[in-house]
Amino acid sequence: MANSEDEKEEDDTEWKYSFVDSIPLIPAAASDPSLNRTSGPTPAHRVILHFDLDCFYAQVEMIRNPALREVPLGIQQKYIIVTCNYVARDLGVSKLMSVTDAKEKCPQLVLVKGEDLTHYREMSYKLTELLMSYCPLVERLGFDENFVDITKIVERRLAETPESNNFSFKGHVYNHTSAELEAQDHPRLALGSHIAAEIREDIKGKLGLTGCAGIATNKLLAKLVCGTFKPNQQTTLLTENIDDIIGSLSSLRKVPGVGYQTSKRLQALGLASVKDLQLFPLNDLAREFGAPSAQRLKNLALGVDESPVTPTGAPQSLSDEDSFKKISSTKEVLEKTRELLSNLVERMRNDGRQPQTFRLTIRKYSATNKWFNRESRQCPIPNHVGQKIPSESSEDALVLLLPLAMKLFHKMVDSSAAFHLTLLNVCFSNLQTKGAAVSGKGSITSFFTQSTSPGKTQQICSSQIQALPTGFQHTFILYVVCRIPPLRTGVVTAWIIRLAHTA
Ligand code: DCP
Ligand code: MG
Ligand code: MG
Repeated sequence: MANSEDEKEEDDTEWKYSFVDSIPLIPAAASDPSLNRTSGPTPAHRVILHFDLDCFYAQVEMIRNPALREVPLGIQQKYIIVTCNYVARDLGVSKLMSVTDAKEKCPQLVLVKGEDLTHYREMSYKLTELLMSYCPLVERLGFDENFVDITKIVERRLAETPESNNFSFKGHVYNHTSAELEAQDHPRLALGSHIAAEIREDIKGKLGLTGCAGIATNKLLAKLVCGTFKPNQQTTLLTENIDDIIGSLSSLRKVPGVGYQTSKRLQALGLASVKDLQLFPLNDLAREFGAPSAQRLKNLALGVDESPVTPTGAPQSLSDEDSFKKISSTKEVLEKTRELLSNLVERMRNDGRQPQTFRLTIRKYSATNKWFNRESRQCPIPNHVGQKIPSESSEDALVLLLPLAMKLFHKMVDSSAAFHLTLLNVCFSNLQTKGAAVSGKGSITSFFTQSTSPGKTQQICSSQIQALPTGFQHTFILYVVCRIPPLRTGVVTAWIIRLAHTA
């Protein structure tokens, strides 16, 4: 199956993707480097964010087992520490150290095996999905990095901002200690820094993950500046500091996109530093690499990257969740699930694919394990229900899905006893494009051009009720009842719950 193959491929290789592979070649331009930066169609006012999570695999493990937060933690694959938390880094352990060296540096290092990528992949997709709720232009790079082109969001905010507004930067500004003065001259980047901060806060709130962000005018620069202050910080790069950041790279190998082999070939031409590459005649470079690659290398050395943020593709599953202090009645579960499902069905309809599996996840309250105390149950979605989701009758699908969700809930929670939930998550997976293609949906384009219409009103007719399979007609009525404001549903709650049990 195509999906699982894609997934498998990504599992094994995604973090290895070279940045250069994602940069389309820029047509050869004038050989004078100074001309290159201003040439081409790239608008100087693009605002690109690059996110990179902190010690990603280690963070996932610390979320799964919070006791690991306080100890130096290394994630082991074979004999290598692929990453380690910042406690371990403070004690001298570094990424890609051998286990032997790491143990020597830090005998108290706690090791967790990181060969099974399931949890990392899940979290990785959750992050991309969260970013996509802000903006469709999200490009994954490895498991823990994403580019987001927020130019349009910034333009909208700019248009809404009064002229008298005093712009400011959130977080660091590369090579500037006090950025207030520059903010007026860089309103887009300043707004971008605020949006980046909001998104990072949301990532922390919703997924419990911290990370860094880089804010700049292209992907290359956003990625470069992202790691300036670590962990859990963000940095903006102003255009006047592009030369500074490029010049700060200690070797050609540090330029994203210049891999081991390329750096060796450059070395053979006598080039060691980024400055060497900037000054090396393009024609000579072209003799070694061919014109397009030579131009690309030149551009990289100058901080020029006109490549667009290219949406990576639709995710393998769609989910929605909410966390809260306490949900302790079945009525609240039903209401919250209905709300989540309603949004999810709408998104799924816009996506166009048909989900085959439905999963409900809950988090029971735990004083010791706040983030990763999750339990899930899943079930196949009957075809007649699944078919409705990407169709005009997606509202009907919701009616049919709600009892399924409640059934799964009752498998995990004994509602006759007291319970305390802090999270509900609904998820569609095993998404199939078959059939959806006929309606022109299900394409990546369709996925990323979706628009939601919250608060959509619903027409209910008796023919719709009659069209439902026997046994689900009650549920439909139930659904209608559920859409009545919560206070008025109290009376029928018990009845609803009984019905859900039998559906
Ligand atoms: N990874 C891996 N093998 C590598 C490089 C990385 O398995 N050779 C995995 C482990 C990392 C994850 O990819 O957790 C992300 O890689 P990063 O380089 O972003 O490193 P971290 O996120 O772990 O740390 P940092 O805080 O420095 O970003
Ligand atoms: Mg990374
Ligand atoms: Mg990282």
